[in-house]
Amino acid sequence: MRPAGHCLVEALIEQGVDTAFGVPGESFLAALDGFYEHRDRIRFIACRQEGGAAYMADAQGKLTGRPGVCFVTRGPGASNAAVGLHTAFQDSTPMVLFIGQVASDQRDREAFQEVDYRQMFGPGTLGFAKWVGEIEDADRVPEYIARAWRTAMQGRPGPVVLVLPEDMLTTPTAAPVLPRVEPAVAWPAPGALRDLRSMLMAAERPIAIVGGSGWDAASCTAFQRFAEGWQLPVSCAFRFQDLFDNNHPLYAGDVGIGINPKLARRIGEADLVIAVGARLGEMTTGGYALLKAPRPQQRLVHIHAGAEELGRVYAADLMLQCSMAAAGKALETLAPPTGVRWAEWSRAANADYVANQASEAVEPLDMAVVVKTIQRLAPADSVLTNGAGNFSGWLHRYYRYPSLPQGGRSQLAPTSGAMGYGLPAAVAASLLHPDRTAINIAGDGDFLMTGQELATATGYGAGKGRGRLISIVVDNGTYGTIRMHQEREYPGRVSGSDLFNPDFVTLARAYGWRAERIDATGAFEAAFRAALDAPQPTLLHLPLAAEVITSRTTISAIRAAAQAKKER
Ligand SMILES: Cc1ncc(C[n+]2csc(CCOP(=O)(O)OP(=O)(O)O)c2C)c(N)n1
Repeated sequence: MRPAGHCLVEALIEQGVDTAFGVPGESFLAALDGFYEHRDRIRFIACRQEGGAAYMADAQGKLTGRPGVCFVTRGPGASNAAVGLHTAFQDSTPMVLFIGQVASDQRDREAFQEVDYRQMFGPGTLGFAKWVGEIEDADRVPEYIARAWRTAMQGRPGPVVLVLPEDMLTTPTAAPVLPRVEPAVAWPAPGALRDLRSMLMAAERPIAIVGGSGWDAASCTAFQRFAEGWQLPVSCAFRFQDLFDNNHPLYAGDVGIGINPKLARRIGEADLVIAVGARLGEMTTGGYALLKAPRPQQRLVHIHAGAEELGRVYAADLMLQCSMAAAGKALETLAPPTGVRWAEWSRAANADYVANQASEAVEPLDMAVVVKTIQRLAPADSVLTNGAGNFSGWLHRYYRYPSLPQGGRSQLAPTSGAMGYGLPAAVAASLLHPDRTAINIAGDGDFLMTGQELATATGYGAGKGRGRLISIVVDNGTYGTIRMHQEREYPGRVSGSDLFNPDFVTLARAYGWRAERIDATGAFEAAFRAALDAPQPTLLHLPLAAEVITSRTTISAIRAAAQAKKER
């Protein structure tokens, strides 16, 4: 017999969890005591705010392919964690959020911090959790953990919430934990694969879009062989740029915010789009216009692990329910013809991608050169993280992500556009993979949403392994993305988008980080090299004129165009 809180931690260990992120609460002391009991096998990383902790768990899910784990307390803790849950939902990241709950004999009185989490995060609210369970019986802890793990990974992966009443956690139980759960893998029907082959054989200008979660290295490699066999140009969905080798001659670029206009045109001209794993959300479809909803002009094949995703928005010509772990392997069984009609189309798609990486010099700080310098100097298996804001556009445009096989995901970034994601994600990556360098690129607005996690990094010794931890803050003194939209819609009327910033160098040093301010491109390389050498995390503060609002245009140009349009 041991308290259910201990049984819970044993069940996590059985699932292969060695790290959990969270902020403690008195509602789950018995579980915290379980972490103490098993401290030689599992650690609890105490974060500084539940938003940061939940983002770290999402990063853990993206990096390992198994549920990231986060523990938070009742109402206030759960409310703070909501952003990470939503991020995981939109990214289809496997994750389990444990929430402490008031004792059973206090339920439904609006007891201290009491919330009904089924109502708050229930599947009916669309967008927070695949399932919300509440464990009322200590003997059933192992059953709930196994189901949570399976639910988070199976079909379309995503977050699950498990609610833990305080008295349940302290109840003794002899229940044995259940063995490690592996997700059931859905393979496409042979007939559907034959139909796909016929569609490819009839195509003139096909293109693939890969995205979503649930991929593993073997499936990505197999998908690459399929693309090579058919000479298929491959693009990556918004913030899933690391599922196909960006240096591959078939790579066509990413389909997201700031898409290469030539790639957008190419997708418009394609006669067959094969979407593999991508949810085909608003950002990957150019606001449902690149692929017109609900019936695109291109023939559409949609391959997805979740039956509910197939046909949810798009009436695809062919829908295949298939886990991504199986997708590449299933597709590579399609025997290609000896030659394809579209070889030139594929070559041009890659040439457009390469040409889009050329940049014009910007003074004094050239973000394109900054990203290219990171690419040149950082280890090939580095993890790149970002939150939301225009600053991320340079990274997405100029960084060439390796494909998944080189050691797990290398891009941790929220398709939900959740600000504040990047720093906690980099801290998590660094703690989970001390041998990989984690590099966060943040905006000044983005960074301070979760900047307190600098302390978590310092406290747990992040960046002290062979890999380093580096955060690059691109400081333009504004919520630039919003300013950009403002100038488009209300030129010259700046309202609510200016920012007043601390001295980021002093701030970072106060947290025990190294820090340096870089005002000109020429100084970046030496500072970045020093960061890669330092046995301490480093923040690099890059002031950037707000005028340089994206990698393609300026504030003045946007304002002038908007004013001219208004005068017309
Ligand atoms: C949590 C959250 N709040 C608000 C927004 C809306 N939003 C999107 S981008 C952005 C500004 C980002 O500013 P910054 O990090 O400074 O980057 P910049 O756009 O200036 O490069 C805002 C407020 C959001 N996406 N997420």
